Amino acid sequence: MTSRKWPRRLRPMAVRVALLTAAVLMFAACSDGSDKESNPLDPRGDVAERQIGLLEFWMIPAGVIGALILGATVYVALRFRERPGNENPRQVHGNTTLEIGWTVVPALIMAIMAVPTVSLIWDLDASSAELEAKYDKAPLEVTVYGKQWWWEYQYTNLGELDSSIDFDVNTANELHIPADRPVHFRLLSDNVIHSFWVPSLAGKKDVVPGRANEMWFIAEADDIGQWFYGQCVEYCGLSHADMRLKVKVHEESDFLDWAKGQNEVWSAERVARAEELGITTKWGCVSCHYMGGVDPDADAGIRDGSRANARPGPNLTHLPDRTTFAGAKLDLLNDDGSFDVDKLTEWIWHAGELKPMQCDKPLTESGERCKGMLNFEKSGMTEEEARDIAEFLLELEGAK
Ligand code: HEC
Ligand SMILES: [Cu+2]
Repeated sequence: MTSRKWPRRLRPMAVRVALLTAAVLMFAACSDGSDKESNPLDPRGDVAERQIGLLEFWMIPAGVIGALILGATVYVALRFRERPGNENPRQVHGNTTLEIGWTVVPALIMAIMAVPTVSLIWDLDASSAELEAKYDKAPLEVTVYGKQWWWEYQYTNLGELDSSIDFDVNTANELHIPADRPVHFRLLSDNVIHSFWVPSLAGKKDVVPGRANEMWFIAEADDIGQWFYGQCVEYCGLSHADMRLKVKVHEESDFLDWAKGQNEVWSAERVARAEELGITTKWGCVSCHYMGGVDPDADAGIRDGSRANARPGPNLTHLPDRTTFAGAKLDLLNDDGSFDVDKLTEWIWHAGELKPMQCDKPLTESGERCKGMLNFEKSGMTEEEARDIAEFLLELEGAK
């Protein structure tokens, strides 16, 4: 072999490198550069900061080790490459010293790395009592239910923040939290495995059927008024990519006002209008959605936390208090802050066209196991009727 052949042999590699570079640039360009806060490299609050601290700490030794291995590989490839007149280099079999070395040294490195890593895992795995001792105040307790494909939240100890509150609050997709108070989560699923992740505030944790995982995070006073974005990060079916979430950080008194607002139910007059619009009986929306005021038993079940998981769809009582819907995929608000009635109308009419739905079927074909939004257009609903329902659902504006 002569050295003249090298360029031709390198040509496929050059093509590969070029393609890879193009792909990397293309993916980098996909980042929309918006102000949506969901950056694990820009941590907020104790949990995220300590997690990123560990990552940064190990980046340096990992970088050095990586450079050494890469350097050694290149050195060996050049030093022992095929040369003219030396087509069959000296063959070596086994070297006990080297083999023991490259077993023991990495094992030692891993053992050393385990010390701060495992201790941080244990440290962050704090119970509610430990959090209370650490921060000198009770954590806010939230049970998170992973649904297909949205998030349900049940606030279970608001009374510890404000003794005048003796009820639970139940909401969907948009999590409201007070700043400067740890929030302790119980993560539950009655369907498939999901994973709860708000990159700015903490690492992800799986939401597994038949098991209550726990995690916590805390937001800082600096972030009051800030929205953080999150996403389900365990493939959970058809609309997994559209199972998003948002977290809003409040001053504690504003948070409590919000919570109290969520406890209000519809008036008898409003319930009567819901019936006229077909929400209760004709279209059976209440069989999948809790709407406060319609059914006293369901109201009691939300307030005392016993039936939080009873409906397959989100609580619609206070829909206008949200900024998004459908797993935080669709904006409920136009740019000027008014409600996007058209979007909600379209959703109610045929949700499956806006977000892939397990149950994009008419009412008549919905079986017992059908849990997604149905196709009400195919069920005979007119666009006018869908619009009336959308306007009705957006009427009651409470505390934001
Ligand atoms: C068979 C169960 C079922 C029925 C019946 C049903 N829905 Fe839904 N609905 C769902 C599910 C599940 C979701 C969540 C879908 C998602 O985000 O992936 C949903 C989402 C919604 C949302 C968005 C809420 C949010 O905050 O994300 C609205 C609004 C809504 N439904 C209105 C209605 C109306 C109005 C009716 C009656 C005309 C109705 N639904 C009937 C199951 C149902
Ligand atoms: Cu999911």
